[in-house]
Amino acid sequence: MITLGEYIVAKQHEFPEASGELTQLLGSIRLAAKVVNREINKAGLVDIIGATGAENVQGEQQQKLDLYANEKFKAALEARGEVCGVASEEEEDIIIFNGKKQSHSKYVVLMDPLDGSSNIDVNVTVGTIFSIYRRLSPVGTPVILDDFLQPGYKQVAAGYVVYGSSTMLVYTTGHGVHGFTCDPSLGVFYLSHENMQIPQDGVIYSINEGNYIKFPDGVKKYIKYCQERDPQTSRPYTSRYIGSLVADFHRNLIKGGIYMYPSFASAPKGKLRLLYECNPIAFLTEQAGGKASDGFRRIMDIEPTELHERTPFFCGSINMVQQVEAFMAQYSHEEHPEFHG
Ligand code: AHM
Ligand code: MG
Repeated sequence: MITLGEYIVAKQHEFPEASGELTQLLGSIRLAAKVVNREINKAGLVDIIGATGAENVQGEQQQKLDLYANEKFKAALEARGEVCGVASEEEEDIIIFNGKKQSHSKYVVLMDPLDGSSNIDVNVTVGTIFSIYRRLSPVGTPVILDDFLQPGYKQVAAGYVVYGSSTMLVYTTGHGVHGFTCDPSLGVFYLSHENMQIPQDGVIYSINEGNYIKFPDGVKKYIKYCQERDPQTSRPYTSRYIGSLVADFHRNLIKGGIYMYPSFASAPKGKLRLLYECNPIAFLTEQAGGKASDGFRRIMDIEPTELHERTPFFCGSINMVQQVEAFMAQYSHEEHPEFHG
């Protein structure tokens, strides 16, 4: 049985310039994940479910657990000193850690502390998503917005925690995707899924079909393709949608499948946020042999301009994502004329 801590230390040599800071940083995330996990497990018994009555910067209802998770992850990341700043779905601006401990910090973290939080009240799986970059501004000075507005291909590490029937932490540092399951009696994450690979083809498609009428034609055509009968390709595919990106992605990673959150008329850039939802999931997807796209281009190549910017998102098994991209190019190219001359 190899613990997460042991595994990260054993893999430290994969970074030629590693000085143990990234190892410590992942340790902070592991600690916060355990604290949040403990609280989620008590939901229903203590006063932690339900909305706070406040809205976040995106105009969404904040849940009590959203704020709890946000505070715990921030505190864990600030405490050790490897991280000089954080950006979060729950905070409008970047958070600058400017203490003595941070005088040598070189990493920034972007996170969705509790993804899928509308599922909390009904005991359905939620998650935490994180993305780690090296800062661009000089070490020892306060971090600036540009440290966070980096394209996804520059990520140093990314991962998620899925608080499900068991709790797992899955991460990549660009050397494959590795999953660890928490033993609840010991509170220790053990290596359970080394080198995770997403099947090239899958039979699961995950999308909020309630929005069908508003989807781009390319997506409508792809959904119909998924539903058509073709014994050669196991179609019709199975539809599965939990409404927690982390949970839907985790299932598709293991079984093969595609997750889609496209644009639609009232949301021309979709719903999901590029920097702390799509980029980290895209990094994991590619490291597992899959593909992540906005329908036309690679997610990790998008140059961000705003902290909370959104993007349409298609990710999962490579052949499925290529198929939806082919439909988008054929039926929805007018939405992105810049890519089609
Ligand atoms: P959140 O970060 O506010 O929880 O929103 C992101 C979530 C994803 O986890 C999920 O896939 C999607 O929003 C569900 O949205 P919808 O209810 O529109 O299908
Ligand atoms: Mg989210």
